[in-house]
Amino acid sequence: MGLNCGIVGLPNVGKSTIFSALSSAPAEAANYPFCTIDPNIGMVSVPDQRLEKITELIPTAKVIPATVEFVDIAGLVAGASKGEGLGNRFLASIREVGVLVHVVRCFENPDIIHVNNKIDPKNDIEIIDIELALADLESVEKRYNKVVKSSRVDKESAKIALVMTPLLEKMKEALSQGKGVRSLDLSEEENALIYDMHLITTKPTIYVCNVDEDTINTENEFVNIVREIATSRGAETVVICGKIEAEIASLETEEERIEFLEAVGLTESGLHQLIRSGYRTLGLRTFFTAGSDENRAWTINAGDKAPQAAGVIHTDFEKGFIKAEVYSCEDLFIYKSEQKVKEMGKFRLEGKQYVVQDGDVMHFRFNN
Ligand SMILES: Nc1nc2c(ncn2[C@@H]2O[C@H](COP(=O)(O)OP(=O)(O)OP(=O)(O)O)[C@@H](O)[C@H]2O)c(=O)[nH]1
Ligand SMILES: [Mg+2]
Repeated sequence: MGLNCGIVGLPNVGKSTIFSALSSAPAEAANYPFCTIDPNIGMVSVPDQRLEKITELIPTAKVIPATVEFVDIAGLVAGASKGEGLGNRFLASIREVGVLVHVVRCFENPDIIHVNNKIDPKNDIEIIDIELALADLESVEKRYNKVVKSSRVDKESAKIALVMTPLLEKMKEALSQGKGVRSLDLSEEENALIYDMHLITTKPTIYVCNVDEDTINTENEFVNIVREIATSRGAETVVICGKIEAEIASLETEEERIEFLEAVGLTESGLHQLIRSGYRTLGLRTFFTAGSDENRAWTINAGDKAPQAAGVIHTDFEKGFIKAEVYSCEDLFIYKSEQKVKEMGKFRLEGKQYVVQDGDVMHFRFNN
């Protein structure tokens, strides 16, 4: 569990540059389309000052931040679903991610090739939308044919087909017009029925505008266009300069990074913004465990209850869950020690129905 992001976009828009900077995992980035062939996978630690503050108050042997996974794949072009460019076969690598990061080129630079020779974010986004929709259409058609065929086998299959065929027909219609499955606003039950297909257009998207170093702080009409499209879809936009991110990533200390950000007129790195946007988009929450062995941040979904949170650590913890000792990290920051938190009556014993809150510090009691 945690945040997994699949990076999509046209070729040569800066996907790998951003990927390398974010994940500090080297990926080949070069000024020619289709530089990336095989997918790159990178893990990033989630920056969280609360974990550092907890560690100042509760000394420990190991500090383990939450992690985010990024998958960088080959760029898509118009016709990718029919094998144009490198085709769309690499989409399989992002079928399991939670969120799509759609990188859109938002800077002019005649030296860096744009596959359509023109910077046009609206058109660029449409091309990717259509190719993702066509990839899903293939999966939906396959499933449709299977459902129809098996409906004649027995009563049970006929019953399934009765529910599935109209749903799949509705999806086929939207996808063949280049519209994603998300645009259909399917019900929870419908989404559950198609979950195992891992359709790409069911995933929420964050739009990343790749701007160049000269325009990061100026009004940028391309960014405005992307923002407008994103907002109309209820999606967030993050503005990143691949090159600046790369420089930030190469700095050793937090002080150096803060100094550098200030020098270029930014308050937060693109990576940080993107991760926060991902957490918001997916409704993720963080809880902590703390003790002399390790202090660690864990990722859960909003609304998860104590046993589910325990299950993120270990499935046995969920099965044998008895109680959780809980307090908010904010109380620790006020009272400076667990002992004092207890004395102030802020230390609680919670049961199976407790909805874990962002920033909770938890100890679990469980049966083996
Ligand atoms: N100046 C400048 N150049 C950038 C920036 N971001 C990317 N580039 C350049 O754009 C070119 C393409 O970048 P890549 O990261 O390889 O692009 P990609 O989207 O991964 O491309 P494919 O793998 O071919 O799909 C490289 O020459 C980068 O150096 C940026 O923020 N500023
Ligand atoms: Mg690349």
